[in-house]
Amino acid sequence: MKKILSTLVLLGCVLSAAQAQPGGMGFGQQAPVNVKFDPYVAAPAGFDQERAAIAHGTLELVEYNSTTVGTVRKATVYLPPKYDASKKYPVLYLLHGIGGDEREWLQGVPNIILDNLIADGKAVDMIIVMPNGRAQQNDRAEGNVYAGFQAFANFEYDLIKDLVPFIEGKYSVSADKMHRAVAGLSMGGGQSLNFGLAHMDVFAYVGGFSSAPNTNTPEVLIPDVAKTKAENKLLWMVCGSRDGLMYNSSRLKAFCDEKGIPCTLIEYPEGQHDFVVWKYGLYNFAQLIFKP
Ligand code: FER
Repeated sequence: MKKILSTLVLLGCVLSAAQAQPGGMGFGQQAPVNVKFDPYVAAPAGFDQERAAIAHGTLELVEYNSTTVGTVRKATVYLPPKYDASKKYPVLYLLHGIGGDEREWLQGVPNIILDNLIADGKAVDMIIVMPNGRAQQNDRAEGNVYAGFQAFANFEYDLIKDLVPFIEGKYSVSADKMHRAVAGLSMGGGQSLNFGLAHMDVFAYVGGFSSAPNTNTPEVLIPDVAKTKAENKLLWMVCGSRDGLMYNSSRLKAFCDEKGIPCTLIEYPEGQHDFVVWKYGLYNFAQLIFKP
């Protein structure tokens, strides 16, 4: 009986998640909490267009051994223009959505956005690591991707125990919280908020773009208000006004405002659940991190 019940509950979860498509108020989605959004300032035209005259970074695919999953896993890495192993760089871990993998963020041209920001002196030189956030043996986005919810939670350990040490062994990086940021889109936004706020000793900067229902409740994300105020250096969110997932971000924003925790939430005008919003998120978030 117990087994039948738990199977039914599991089935219910999978079905309701599958129906709750982003972009609309599907089953299981809740209306946004009423909050005062932070000002939206449009990104300048051309922020995501390649410029021939400036220096360009490089993209590479790396593989690392995951003790968490028991497999060799992949990540895409952006190295800033003129990467120089005699310098030390900060690292942004940039996480994908439910249907994506280690290549999804390339749709958002993070290399072009960062090349332009760095050329204009708006962002510091940084490495961007785009891992596969589905921490399970078969980590391809196959079948019903909504059923892979747990694998996105498991990534917490793969990220902190396996990937961060691998990156810090392979590249010339500053290995401390002030030089690590985590941000992501949708499921990756939820992961970033969940992992970043649970591990403030690892990540000082946290960003959630269109964060999904895997986002923990504010009380779970921030069990100790004073500690978060002291240890988190940036809590930054964006979500489209036409994205059915605004509830997750607005609930956290309302909590932070009530508790006096610095927190940004921008509502992207007419924004949907897509790379228009996520590119804007990266463009802004990258300018705010790793600066005194
Ligand atoms: C859901 C709606 C959206 C959900 C996940 C998502 C598991 C994630 C969307 C994305 O990553 O793009 O109900 O539940």
